[in-house]
Amino acid sequence: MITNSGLALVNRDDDGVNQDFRNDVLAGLSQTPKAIPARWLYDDAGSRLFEEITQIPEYYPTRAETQILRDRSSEFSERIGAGRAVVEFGSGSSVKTPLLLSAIEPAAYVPLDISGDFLRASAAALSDKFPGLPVCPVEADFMRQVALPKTVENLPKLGFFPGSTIGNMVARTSVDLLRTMRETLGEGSQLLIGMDLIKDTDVLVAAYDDASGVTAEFNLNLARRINRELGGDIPIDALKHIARWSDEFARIEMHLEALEDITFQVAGLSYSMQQGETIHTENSHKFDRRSSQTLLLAGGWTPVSRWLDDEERFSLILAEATVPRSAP
Ligand code: AVJ
Repeated sequence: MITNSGLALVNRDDDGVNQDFRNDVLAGLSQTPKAIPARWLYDDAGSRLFEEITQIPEYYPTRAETQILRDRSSEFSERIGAGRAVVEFGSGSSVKTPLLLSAIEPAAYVPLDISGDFLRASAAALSDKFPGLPVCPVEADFMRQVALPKTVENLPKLGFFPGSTIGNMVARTSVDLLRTMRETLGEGSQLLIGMDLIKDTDVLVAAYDDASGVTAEFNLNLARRINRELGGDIPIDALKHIARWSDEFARIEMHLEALEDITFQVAGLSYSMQQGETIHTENSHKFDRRSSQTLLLAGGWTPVSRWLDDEERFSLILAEATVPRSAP
């Protein structure tokens, strides 16, 4: 059963242009080095391409996290318990979410996503799989506090933030998000969050620069989206997908590199790139036990359980919205 709640929260002008997208792109192309927030990679085309990435052999995070969800269901049911409203930040993939929902007997499922069409499609698929479960999709930018549907107001919440999406953000932004999630979910809530682990550089780079070129398409889709939605004329063929490991920041960085000197227009403004210059399009931070714990605590969440896959590539952490009191 699907309950539709609320209005789209996407901020559009009279011409239907997403103003937050335009502002981020124009600001990002004006700065040095050029950088555009990664969340704009995920329009409907980008979300579909990302689903494809999860199937490629080099991209291990989805398989590793799915294995944890599959193998540890009795532990989830023990530590989380029945009767919670599961609030998923970013709407669910067809595989992970059902594994969680089957493990814990939730009272409701609330997927939040900025991409409305993708949200509705995955909510419908989920609802078919769990006929008795109230499914209440909300089209929202979860970086801001979200008003949850009235129907789940009085239920205890479990936030679900799989996929190591938290790794897209720099520390300051991820702490803001974790605190915002705490506001959205309220006192007594829990958070089940996926965090990818630091590992061999070759394995990491291959996962973000696959042989089949799907990740390159995913990255280039951002430039295509700018052309589509913001009246741009970026020469796509003059851009190349790059994935590199930054040891300093413990992250994979995706860039679009200019293969030659180029100039182009976006929303009536002119920009240029020199050969070799890049637009930084995504970070994917990787964690170890300490860095994940520090981040969660800074965001107001106390880790209570941590699970790894068999090959110890990926972690799934359960945290509680409690304030730890440690001396002094
Ligand atoms: C969706 C953020 C989890 O960082 O691994 C995959 C995005 N980008 N390949 C990741 C992504 C390129 C992905 N997350």
